Amino acid sequence: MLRFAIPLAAMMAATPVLAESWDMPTPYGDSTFHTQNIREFADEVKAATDGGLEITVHSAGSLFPHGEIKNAVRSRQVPIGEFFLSTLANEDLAFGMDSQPFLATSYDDAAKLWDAQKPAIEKLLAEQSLMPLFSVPWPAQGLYTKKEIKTVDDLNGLRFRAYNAALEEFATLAGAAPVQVEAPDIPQAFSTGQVEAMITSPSTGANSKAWDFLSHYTPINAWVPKNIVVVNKRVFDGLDPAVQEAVLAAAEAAQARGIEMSKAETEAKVKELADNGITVYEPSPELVEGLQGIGATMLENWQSKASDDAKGALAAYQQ
Ligand code: PCA
Repeated sequence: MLRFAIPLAAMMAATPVLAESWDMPTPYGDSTFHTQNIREFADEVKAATDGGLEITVHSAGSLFPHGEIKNAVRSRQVPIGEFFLSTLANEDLAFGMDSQPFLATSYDDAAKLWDAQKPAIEKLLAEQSLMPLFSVPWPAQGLYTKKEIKTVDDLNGLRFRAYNAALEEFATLAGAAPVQVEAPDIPQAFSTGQVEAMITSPSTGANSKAWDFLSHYTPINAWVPKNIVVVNKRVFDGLDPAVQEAVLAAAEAAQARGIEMSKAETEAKVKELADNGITVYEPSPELVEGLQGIGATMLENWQSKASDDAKGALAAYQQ
């Protein structure tokens, strides 16, 4: 009940355009370049719509835990959100392609893989009333440990931090013991001894201050995984066409900007690791060979379980 009734006509005159405000959950912290890029995306949308659409970013899993963000957008608890694309591999293996070791190891490969994956992913997301807005790769993933790793055997028995099913499989095949830990929880997981090794980007390693709890980094550059930003299709369809256009234009700009930020971080964050005392070394040929063997096994497993659309995406990529 309104205590002070305002005539409807007066209200409408005062607010000619109904401003929308969206809450946007994201999984990673404020020092993460993905989060910074998304804040710029939100600023651009606000400016381009004259404040008609205001997006409030809730970082580091503060509004929804990472694993719930996709379903929160699906059920329209929030209109928009970000997550790590390959965490949806349990729904369809098409989502997990970018985390297959040694399938796509450079930014060019990652862009090509995204083009190949996109039709299958758009279709799968559309079934859940979700629409991708943009996707940005992390720097290639490297190996962090407490001593130099010369062969895969050196990983045997290590408690290994994992962030998706592919990394869990990878760790298991290497004889390590995977433990799922979200990125913001990495420092605590190491300091309590829950984990003692990990594979992630120079960005996440440096942002977690890896030098506080481990000593060695080697750029095995085995895969280039991506984050994705999705919007609820029904919410998007309900926007004014000019606002829709502004969102799509800002999304395109965010993808391009995010890729450049990612590229720039690769070198800068490895330097930060080294400057803080981490020993950065090239992987030995024996280590690379062993890891490639694990990758080959994983790709065989993937192919034996993948949907036709996912296999089609792999064929398109490998063409
Ligand atoms: N950082 C995120 C995902 C991939 C990456 O480089 C993480 O470690 O959780």
